[in-house]
Amino acid sequence: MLDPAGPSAQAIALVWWWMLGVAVLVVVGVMVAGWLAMRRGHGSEANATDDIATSHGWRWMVGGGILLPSAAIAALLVFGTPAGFHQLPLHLTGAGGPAPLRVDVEARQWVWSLRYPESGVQLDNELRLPVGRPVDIHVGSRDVIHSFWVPRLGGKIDAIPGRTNVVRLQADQAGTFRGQCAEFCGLNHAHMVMTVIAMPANEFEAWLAAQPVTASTEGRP
Ligand SMILES: [Cu+2]
Repeated sequence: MLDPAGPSAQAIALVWWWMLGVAVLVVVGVMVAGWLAMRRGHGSEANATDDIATSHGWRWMVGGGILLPSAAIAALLVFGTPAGFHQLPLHLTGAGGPAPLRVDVEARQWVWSLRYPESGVQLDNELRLPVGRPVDIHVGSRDVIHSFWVPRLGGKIDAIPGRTNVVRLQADQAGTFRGQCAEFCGLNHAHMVMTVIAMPANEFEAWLAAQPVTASTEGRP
């Protein structure tokens, strides 16, 4: 997740680093405030009147309890929302780029079944995709809730029986990436792994054309 290989994952990693940076600042700030409070306990303010103590208390509650969280949540909304849009099948940046490739994914205990609807090719636990082209993954489930996640390529999306969720991935470099079920789904959840292979576009097309087409939808709902 911290070594993104495409724009969807890159957007998430950027938000993650900002959140880490701000969280570190907050922790340091709290430590310093706590240290100051302990030191002051022995100083002049220990003798402050109740009125002064109350007004200081209000200042901290309004500033630290209302203003600070409001600003933090607003900032997260402003910076996090565009990162969220990156994970959706929207055409915000793709003008002139290649059309997205569609892949249908059905999760079940404990296998990922993939299908390329345009060509009819099917795979289990392996996803191949072309470099530099958005891939819209349509995710469903046959049994329980799973979660489709390829950390280096994009966000995770729940696989829910009876509905289809879509997440957009993109790989900007060729390579092999690991996909992992990210929602506890039973005994073999941890082993519900998928190998994702990003290939140069021409190699991908050649690979796809060479695959046997499974005409039936045997075993599928
Ligand atoms: Cu799982």
